Order: sequence, then structure tokens, then C-alpha cells
Amino acid sequence: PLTRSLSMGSLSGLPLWDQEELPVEDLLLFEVAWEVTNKVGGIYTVIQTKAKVTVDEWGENFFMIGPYYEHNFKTQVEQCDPPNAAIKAALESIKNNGCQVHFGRWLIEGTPYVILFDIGAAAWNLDRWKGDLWNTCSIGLPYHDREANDSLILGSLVAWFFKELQDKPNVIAHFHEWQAGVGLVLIRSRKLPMATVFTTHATLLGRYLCAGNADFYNNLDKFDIDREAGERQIYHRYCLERAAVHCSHVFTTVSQITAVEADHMLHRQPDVVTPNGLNVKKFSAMHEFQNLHSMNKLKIQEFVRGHFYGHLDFNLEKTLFFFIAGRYEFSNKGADVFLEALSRLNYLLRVHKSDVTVVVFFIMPAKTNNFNVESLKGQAVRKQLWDTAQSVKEKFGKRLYEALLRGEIPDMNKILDRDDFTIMKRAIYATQRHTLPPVTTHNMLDDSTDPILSNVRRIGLFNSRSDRVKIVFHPEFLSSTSPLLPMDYEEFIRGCHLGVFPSYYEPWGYTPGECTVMGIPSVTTNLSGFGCFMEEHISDPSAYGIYIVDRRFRSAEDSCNQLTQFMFSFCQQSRRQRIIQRNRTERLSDLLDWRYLARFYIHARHLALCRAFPERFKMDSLAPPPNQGFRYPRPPSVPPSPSASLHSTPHHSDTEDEDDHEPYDEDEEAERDRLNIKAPFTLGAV
Ligand code: U2F
Ligand code: UDP
Ligand code: G6P
Repeated sequence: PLTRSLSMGSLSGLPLWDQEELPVEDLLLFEVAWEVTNKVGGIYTVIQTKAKVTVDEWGENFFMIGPYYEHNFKTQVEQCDPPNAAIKAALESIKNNGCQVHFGRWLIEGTPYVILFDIGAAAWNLDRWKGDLWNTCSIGLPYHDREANDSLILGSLVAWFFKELQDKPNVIAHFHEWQAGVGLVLIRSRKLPMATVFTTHATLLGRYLCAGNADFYNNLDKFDIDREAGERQIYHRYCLERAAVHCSHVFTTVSQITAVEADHMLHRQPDVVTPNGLNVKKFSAMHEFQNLHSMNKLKIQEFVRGHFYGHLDFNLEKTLFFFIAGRYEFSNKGADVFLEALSRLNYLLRVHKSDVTVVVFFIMPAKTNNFNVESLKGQAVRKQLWDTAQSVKEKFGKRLYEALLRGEIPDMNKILDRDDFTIMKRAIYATQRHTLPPVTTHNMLDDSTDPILSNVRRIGLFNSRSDRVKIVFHPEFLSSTSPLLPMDYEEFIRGCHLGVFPSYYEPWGYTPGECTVMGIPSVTTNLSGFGCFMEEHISDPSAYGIYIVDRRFRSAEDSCNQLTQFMFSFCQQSRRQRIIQRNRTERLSDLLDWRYLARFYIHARHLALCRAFPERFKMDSLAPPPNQGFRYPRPPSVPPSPSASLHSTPHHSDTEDEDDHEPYDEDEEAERDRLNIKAPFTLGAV
């Protein structure tokens, strides 16, 4: 059944708006992307998490279109017949003409219908379709660009499909990113009566220019974009991107910052900004996410025990876990600034004689040749010590029990015999090591030129005993089946204390948002779509565990110092302060929920219908839905001093850490916030 309005009941605190209701019964919605059932990067997350709210709105009238890969289909899709006769007929016609297409339900939340075109099976048309593209818009694709050729095949099939569907009125097709854009260009040039939306998640040139160390944001209006694209040999891709942008009825970007970029790199201002959301799962117990933090932290601690065996002279109870994760674009993702700031943090913690240790994980996939021996050995040694401890414990327990049965308290000096000591001594000898705990967990193929490793060498953070900041580079995405760190990415985030994402080029950036909804604080920047969005909607972001580094108006040196200061202040919080901060972070989840953010997609579709079929669809106001002006207030327990936003040096004492077993009551903090009573510990207190 079609359910048209989304339930907003649980999104308390966020502004309500007039639901834009479309007559979805008389419409068909298609969403086209290269990453439908096919994980490549962040667009997969967008499509996969948004499916549920779209299906809630559109029911049986919503379809996703993407490429067919046998493995993906077998593992993620349940094959079925199209529910709609017109679609069935269109697909049959394509099949009868020698191409392959598969239909089914994608087994994710919402189970949307998917139409998947077999690219390889249609490749025999490539030359003809290249000719068609050239005749339509004079864009020629080089022979060797596989990705561009594949996108042409997908686009041609998509346009063909919509042509077959032509009798069906009121179709909306939403295309994501240039790889899916060819379909849009062909549809429009063939004048098919449809409403089209194009969303870009990054511009091709923006990504290239930033990765090439251009001073991008200060020169946005100065680039000769045609020439830059030509020099980078992406001119044809850039043409496809630009054609799709200009052919669409409605153009959207995922953030305000990408809107500005698109205006300069693609010469069109977006009509709507469609921020990226998540499918937020709320636990019925309010503190469940805190328990999950502490359970998953234990798993990370186990890994650290193994990795640092023989060098465990730091207190794990006072060890904080920071991490950075994502595609390995060293400077775009801000790994350069991060490493530099870590070296300064190490210095600060040392000169302040801090008892806090920070273990920093870099989770960025690079070319490797499996785990290295040293890392595997670490975990083996840890297991061996565990086993030794267990067997000695057994013996000890048995003798103690027998003594108690005899009515004696045993002599503790004699309860273990010589053999036991020998076993223990041998175990300890085996754990001696003459090397430092390794910086990387894998054998790197490009060890000497790898940017993270080169910079670690330069700043000298080699995990020596005196370092308060330790580095672990895990050049592969995480997996629960790993012999080294058997956790999936979500569990890992939950177990950490702080995610650090000081990106320079980041149209949106899912990683800090994923931290937020799990109640884990994170560092982001005012050059990332996410960071700008949070800055706009929260009065005092750092009190909520969202630290926004200024990379836009400050020099790299100043940004680096600001990041160092954020991390240093974070290290000075007591456990209770961290718990409170996590509660606040988690309270922001509603803002990132598709149930809230889907409104911008709804608006974009509505606008596209109005532009494509002005006689049938009208809108009272063409303005996007209201969300401007809404802000989470500063929590009252933060003192209203400007220094609070610098989050400087809260008082820290051991006793605060030890009272951790007191049951913690969030309502108590909420109440204090409401009454504006100063807590004995205040976040950001000077
Ligand atoms: C944007 O992120 P994307 O990941 O979608 O960026 P793309 O450039 O479109 O695609 C990712 C590229 O990275 C490669 C992959 C693609 O060419 O082949 N890649 C890889 O080599 N190895 C991997 O393990 C994973 C990917 C944008 F940049 C983000 O800020 C947004 O959050 C996101 C969603 O809107 O779109
Ligand atoms: N990610 C993952 N496994 C990992 C580390 C990261 O699946 O071990 C995912 C993460 O959940 C996020 C994506 O990689 O959804 C990175 O997306 P983001 O938008 O931050 O950057 P992009 O790669 O799209 O530029
Ligand atoms: C959660 C748990 C607490 C635990 C705390 C550790 O809040 O519910 O029992 O003490 O995490 O926090 P920390 O920031 O020190 O990892």
C-alpha cells in the first residue's frame, strides 16, 4: 500500500514543514546510479540508506536502475517479476533485441525494486552508441577509458528503456553523478516527456584540482576549466558531467559548498541542495549506545594489547582511541594535516606529563600484500599469554579450593610451584621484543613512497615508549573476519573515542555523520559539506562533540594548530565529561535522519515535475523547504564564555575517572541543562 506522508513523530525538536504531497499513484519514480547494488564509494551509502524513506513514500511505484554484476545480484537481490505491465513490456523488448536486464528486489531496508542492465552483454553496441553520442552532442569517448565506455552503455540502455516506456505518463528520473548522466543527456535530446533530476556528489575537476594541491577555494573563479580538464585527460568525462548538469530540469548538489564549486566548475547553480542523510536506528534503551561503546572498546583494547606487546607500559584505562577512515586521498581527506597535528599533540602531552596515551588508527585502503608477520605475531603472543594465565589460574583455583575445603587459608607463597613459575617466565621471555610495535599492520606494496608512511618517518612517530601518541596504519577496510582486528567498521567506530576527518575536499563526507549517529564525537572541517551543515544548525558544535576545523579562512599552519588544540582539549576531559559529550552527540542524530532530510529530494522531484509539465503541476512557492534558521541551542551547562568554543582545559582529576561506576543519569544532565544549573564538571570550563 502507498503511504504518502512520512511520520515525523520521533523527530522532536526539528522544525515541521508543510508536506509536499505528490500524486504518487499516477507517477513512476526511477533513480539511476552506478552504485545501485554496487559498492564503490559514498554514493552507495546515499542510495542504500535513502531507499527506506523513498519506498515508504512511493511504494510499488519506485525503481532503482544500475549495472548488473552477477556476484552482486546473487548476494543482494531477490529476483522477481516487475509489478507493472508497462515496465515488464519495456524490459522484454530490450531483451528481445539482444541485451540482458535483470529485475528483482534489493535486499536492504525498504526492499526497493531494482532494474539492472548487463553492461558486458550489451557491449557489442558500443561503437554504434558512441556514434549516437557524437551525433547528439559531439562528445567523443576515447577507446581506452573503460569507465566512460561503461557509462555510455548504461546510459544508452537507460534511454532505450525510457523510450519503450514512453506511453506511460508522468515519469520522474533522478540520476546520480556523471557515470549515470549519459542516460539523462540522451533522454533530453530525444525529447522524451519526462521530468529529470541530476545530483552531483562531487565535481570531477574539483576532486582533481584539490588532489593536485591547487589553492582551490581561493581561485574558484580563476581556473580555465576546459583547459584544466584537457590537461588531466578527463575532458570527455567533464563534458558528460557538464552536459548532464545542463540538460536536467532540476540540478542538485549534496551540500552548499559543492553548490559553490558546481557553479564555478560546471557553470550552473544548483536549484536545490540535497544533504546526505542516514537511516538512523534508535535503541529503545537510551544508553544502549554507551554500553556498545564500552563493549567495543574492550575489543580494540585486546587488539592493542597484542599489537603493543612488550611495550604495554601505558595504562589502557587512560588510553583514547582516535581514527581517520575513508578513501585513501591523502591530502583531500586531510591526512597530511592530521599527521602534523598528531606530532604536535605528542609534544604537548609529553611536556604536560600527561598520563593519557592516544592510539590513532588510519583505516585507508592501499595496495598491500596481506598482514605483516610482526602484527600477526603480536596477536599470537597475546593469545599465548592469555592461555598461560588461564592454565595457571586453573591450578591456583583448584589448590585454593582444596585448601579451603581443609579449612585452611593457603600460604600464598607456596600455592604455585616451580613449574608454574617456569611456565610464566617462559611466557614472559617469549613476549620480549627488540623492535618497536609496527606502524602498519600490512606489508605495503609501496612502502617507501606511501604518503602516510613517508610522513610518519618525517615526524618520527615510531611508537617508541616515550611517545604519548601511537600510530596504527591499517591499509584495508575493516572486517569482522580479520585475524588481526576482528570487528566490522560500525563496531570499530563505536569502540573509539574520536573520529578525525580534517578534509580539504569533501562534498559531504559520511564518516563524521556516521560517528554522530552512534554518539561518537568527531572532527570535521568547514570545507566539508557535513561540517558546514552542522555549523549552520548547531550553536556550539564542540559542546555537542562536533569539532569544526577552519580550513577555509585560516592558513594550513593555523588549521593544524586548531586541530592540535581540539585534540589536546579532548585528551584533558575526564571520563564523565566524555560520557556527557557522547550523549549530546547522539542527540543530534535526528538532524541527519533521512526521515528529516528526504524533504529536499521530495522538493527537487516536485520542482522537476513543475518544470517538465507546467500545465499539470504547480507549486505555491518554488523556495526549498524551510530549514534555514533552525539551530540546536548551546547546552546551558556550558558556560556562556567565548572561550567555551575553544573548549579549553577542563579541570581533570583522577577521582573523576574513578567514580565512573556511579550509574550515570542522562536525565540528570538534561535537567541541569534545562535549569541552567552549573554541573560540578562543565564541558569547556576554563
Ligand atoms: C562522494 O564520494 P564518492 O566515493 O562517491 O566519490 P567518487 O569519486 O564518485 O567515487 C569514488 C572513487 O574512489 C574509488 C572508486 C571511485 O572512482 O573507484 N575507490 C577506490 O579506489 N577504492 C575504494 O575502496 C573505494 C573507492 C563525495 F566525495 C563524498 O564527500 C560524499 O559523501 C559522497 C556521497 O555523496 O560522494
Ligand atoms: N567505510 C567502510 N569501511 C571502513 C571504513 C569506511 O565501509 O573500514 C565507509 C564509511 O562507512 C563511509 C564510506 O566508507 O560510508 C566513506 O564515505 P565518505 O562520504 O566519508 O567519503 P567518500 O569515500 O565517499 O569520499
Ligand atoms: C560508557 C559506559 C560506561 C564506561 C564508559 C567509558 O559510557 O556506559 O560504563 O565507563 O563508556 O567511557 P570512555 O570514554 O572512558 O571510554
